[in-house]
Amino acid sequence: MAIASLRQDARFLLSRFRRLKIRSDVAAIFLFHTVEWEPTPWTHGHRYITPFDAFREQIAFLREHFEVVPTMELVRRQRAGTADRPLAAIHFDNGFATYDTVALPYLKQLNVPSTVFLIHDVLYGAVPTRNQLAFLLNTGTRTKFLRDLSATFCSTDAATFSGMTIAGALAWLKSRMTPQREALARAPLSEAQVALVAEAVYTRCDAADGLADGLIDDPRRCDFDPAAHLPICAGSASDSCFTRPQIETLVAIYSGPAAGGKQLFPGQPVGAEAAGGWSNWIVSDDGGTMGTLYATSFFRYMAFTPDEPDFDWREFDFAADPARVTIRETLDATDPDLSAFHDRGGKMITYFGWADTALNPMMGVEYYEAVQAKMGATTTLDFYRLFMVPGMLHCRGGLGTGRIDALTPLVNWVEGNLAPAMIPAERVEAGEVTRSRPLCPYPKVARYGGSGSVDDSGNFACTIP
Ligand SMILES: [Ca+2]
Repeated sequence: MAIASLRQDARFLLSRFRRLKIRSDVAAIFLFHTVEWEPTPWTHGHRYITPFDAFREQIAFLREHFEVVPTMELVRRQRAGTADRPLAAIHFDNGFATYDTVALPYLKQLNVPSTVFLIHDVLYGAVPTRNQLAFLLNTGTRTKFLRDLSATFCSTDAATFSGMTIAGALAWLKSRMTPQREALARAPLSEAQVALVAEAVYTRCDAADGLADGLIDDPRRCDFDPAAHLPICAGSASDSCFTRPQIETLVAIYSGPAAGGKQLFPGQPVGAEAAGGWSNWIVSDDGGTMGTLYATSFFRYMAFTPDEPDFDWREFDFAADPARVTIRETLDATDPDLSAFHDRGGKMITYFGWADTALNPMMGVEYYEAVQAKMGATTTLDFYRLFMVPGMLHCRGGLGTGRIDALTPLVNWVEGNLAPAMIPAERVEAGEVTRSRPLCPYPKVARYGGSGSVDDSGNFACTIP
């Protein structure tokens, strides 16, 4: 992911925000992930940063249209009803070092306050309903403590709803990574082999959804079977075939961990193998992955009470250890009862890339279905809509239409009572929009009408598959 692309995405969002008429009674929290001068080895290839120059433009916009205040003051003035102009608070959801070295010095220079970590206890129950919780760029911010606020999020989900630092939030992601890594240690896969898997998956399932467009609209309906649909090596391993243990590795990745006959975490949906989706997170020719990195410190310093600084994630016992992960009480937000949020008039839009390997998209699907089961599907649609994005990686990129403005639909919903029947999305390559598609409220998918360009959203409609 080139820095130019990140910059374009940031500026795209800004251009959309500029179209909004900002009401004087709005209080908004803008969440940033990390701000970088230029890509570093850490961020290069990742997609979650705001380049500094784009950040500077975003801050200028906020200062122009909002009074940027500390979170406490935002809450106090909202409570007191003394806010006479739009208020904004700026938050950073991760403890990246670049907050100190890049973002904070600039904000201090402007005398603009900011908060690292979201002050959930302060917000909870504090703010009237007519506010938006917004985001600039993607962020894994959770809503367990934020259900008073109308919100739009990328890649939020049941298990990770509540945590603020990505490393801390992913208890079950780490659980998932462990058996994957164990399987990979036994029978590693090369990135060349992953490309082969991607080819086989899309050959099997792209057209099966009714349209050969390079996307799988719902990976759960793909019947890809590694043992049946991949070439098996007659002899030793090579990049053009798979040994039986490697097939087992793939099955472990797609199946997710289970213990005692109980599924502990969903498996990775098919379709993310392409476009580098597994790189960094699951498979890497040069050794470690992000999953390993996060798992190491998470299990040592966050998962258990007290900390176990010598804990080796390879030793995680799926039968005994899940019950010991005490941080789940704080971080996991699996309660599907959103009636208080609904009663207050809150609205929530979440969207998820079907090819997200950072945060398993099934968390979003399972949580949404749990809310539907609890509150009723029709009632749920009145205040909470989930948009699954075929082929998109973590919040952007991949094969899909990864440029999305979910804020404008949220504002229209909150202020105009216009529930989003679809959200327009675009695919951008080398700075050009090469495809547009509607994103559809789950469980609907975008279905081709049968004529016209498959790259034009006007030729698609949202339907139940
Ligand atoms: Ca397709």
